[in-house]
Amino acid sequence: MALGNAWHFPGNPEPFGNAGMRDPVFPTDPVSAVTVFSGNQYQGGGNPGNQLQDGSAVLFKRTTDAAWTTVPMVFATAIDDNKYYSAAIPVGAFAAGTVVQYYLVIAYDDHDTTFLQADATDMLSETTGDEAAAQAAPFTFTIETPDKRGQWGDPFTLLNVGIHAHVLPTGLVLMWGRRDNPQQSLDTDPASPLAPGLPPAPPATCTPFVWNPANGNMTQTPQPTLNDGTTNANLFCSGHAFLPDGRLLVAGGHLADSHGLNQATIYDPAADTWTPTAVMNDGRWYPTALALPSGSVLVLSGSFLDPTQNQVVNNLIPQIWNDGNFTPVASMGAAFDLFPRMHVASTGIVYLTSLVQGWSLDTSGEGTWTPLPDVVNPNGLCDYAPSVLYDVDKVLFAGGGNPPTVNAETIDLSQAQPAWVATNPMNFPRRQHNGTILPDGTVLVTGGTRGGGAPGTAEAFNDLDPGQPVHIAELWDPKTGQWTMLAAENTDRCYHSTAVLLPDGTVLSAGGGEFILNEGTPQQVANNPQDTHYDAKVFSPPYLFKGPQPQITSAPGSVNYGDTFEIGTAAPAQIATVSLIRLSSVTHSFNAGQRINFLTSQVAGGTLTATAPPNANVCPPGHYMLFIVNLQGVPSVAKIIQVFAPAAAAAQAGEAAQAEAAAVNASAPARQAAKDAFALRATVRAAASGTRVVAGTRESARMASRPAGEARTRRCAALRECSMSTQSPMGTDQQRLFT
Ligand SMILES: [Cu+2]
Repeated sequence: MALGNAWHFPGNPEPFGNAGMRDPVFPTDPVSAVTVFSGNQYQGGGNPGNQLQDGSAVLFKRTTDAAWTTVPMVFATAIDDNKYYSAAIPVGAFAAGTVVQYYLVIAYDDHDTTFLQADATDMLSETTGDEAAAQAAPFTFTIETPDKRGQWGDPFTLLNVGIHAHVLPTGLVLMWGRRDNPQQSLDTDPASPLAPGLPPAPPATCTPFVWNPANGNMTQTPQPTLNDGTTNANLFCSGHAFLPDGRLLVAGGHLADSHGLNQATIYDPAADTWTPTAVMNDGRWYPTALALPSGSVLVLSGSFLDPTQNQVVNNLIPQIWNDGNFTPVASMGAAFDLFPRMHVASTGIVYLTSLVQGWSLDTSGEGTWTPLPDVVNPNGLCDYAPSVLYDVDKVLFAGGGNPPTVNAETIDLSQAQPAWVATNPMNFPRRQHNGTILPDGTVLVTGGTRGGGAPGTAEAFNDLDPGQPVHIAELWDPKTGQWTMLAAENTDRCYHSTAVLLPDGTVLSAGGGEFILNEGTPQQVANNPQDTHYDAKVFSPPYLFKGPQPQITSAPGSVNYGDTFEIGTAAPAQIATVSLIRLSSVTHSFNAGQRINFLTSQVAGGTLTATAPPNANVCPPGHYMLFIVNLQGVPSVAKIIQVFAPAAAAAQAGEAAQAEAAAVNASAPARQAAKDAFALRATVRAAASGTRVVAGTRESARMASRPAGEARTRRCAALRECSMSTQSPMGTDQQRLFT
């Protein structure tokens, strides 16, 4: 006989890179067990074999041990032509610095017993029939400590999937998912069946909830409604931004995939109330909302179903919400992407970073869009990646696209000719991941998938096949451009996952799941329940293990631009950095809320003082977490303070806005009247099938047959017989449009 074709990959931590299924295990933070999977093709073409459950095992030992310990492997899952087995190596009692070795024995009844060892040169798996050889070339990993890799807390259950997450001025976290329970349809209007052949399930309702990081308590908020005060507004797929007073503006929401609400609503964290505000020009599903220096909010993009054409339409008219009203802004002249990544530069100009070619928007007057032919992402369309304003005018764009890239770029928007510049690549390709600014100015990247696939497949959009979701976190240091691998979360946080910085310097990682498979086909169903995550975990970055946290004993509750203010702390001379981080508001891999200012600070007479940012362009008015970071790099617990617009500037902004509105009203062409999206009910049915995405009504921007973004076919064991969508994904269309 011959050797079998088994391979292996560690489940936690996990292997490197695309070829990683055969890579060695990464140094691991203290965990109770390291799980190792073995895969084997057992049917179909290629090299099938009959891998047996009984007799396969992982053998491990510490380098200092004489004997190997055997852990039997047990059946895990079967996907397509492959079977997977797993075994857990108990490492909970191993001290930091311990090096663990392991190899695998795979039993067959149609091949020779096969051992898996590490190739000496590239550390990939290789097979051998000689157990002594395997013992001489084992895989290895090292137990490390949280001051190097950080530490994930235990998972805890949320009231719903954390698909949208916001840190409130109270320090509580507001979240919501897609539907209140899995018995509901994934859509609100029209409701869809849960499985082929069934009648439509009850329409999705979606009740936001608030989580208290201090004690884990959760409470539902009231149900947001439309302006009629009674009809539920499902805020899934909305865009959101904090207002200067700490309320959260939420624009758009979910009727069905690609079909957005035209409603906007405001959450008041002090009163725990939702209050509908103005309706928009049309529906917005996957819009971005961005806080502007004026204190108003730019809302743009998002899609809706146009009943007259029965097609998905990109909402081409940006609007600015100010004091209860929406004012239109000039259209970009090309289709937006969904959830466009937007940032405000120190000039007050807004930049769009997520298309292949960049654009800028001057929101003054009617609004002026400028294409930036020199701002071209060298990696092509990198959709579903975070764009992070990691300092004033400085943006990090990491990963994204299909196949997902490891590449990361930065751009300095203060330059006369800004251009993307490569920083170091991440250790893993990622898509559907999150990027979170930490108090020391580093950027934490969590989750995402390294997998990709042919357009229209599940893998192309959100590859959750074993070994593809990335669990290891990475930290980017803007000073060096280096990425450091951190502890692994051991939960798939891919499509619909979120991460937010909490006031205590930890990061909440939540969500994932609640998408539709085979959308627009008779096989349309919800994703496999195991891929929907009602849980969350808190990550403590390494800086929290480098010594006690400095404490802010006093700080003002609010500051004006340019104010110098006192920060009470026990050892002011030990403070290296003072930073302000705007409160997070995140969904779909983009945190449009977060941004950071490093404040000038000084110690005189034993008192630490800091100077607030000079103006609203570099620090739009609103609530920020004030952190002090000591010489060891340890951040304090933040005090959440409000940065005001100076009264004079506010008045000026108000006058300017009125002038803008007057100018726009005088010169704007006739615009489509706002529609009540619910009124489309009668004409729009199961619209994903047979619709096409278009950019407005511009024929030149016509997009192919597929509604945008939300759902993709997904190959998995239970569903692999389902027919694949032949429709092309939004990304491909965008690439065609913008390159
Ligand atoms: Cu979504």
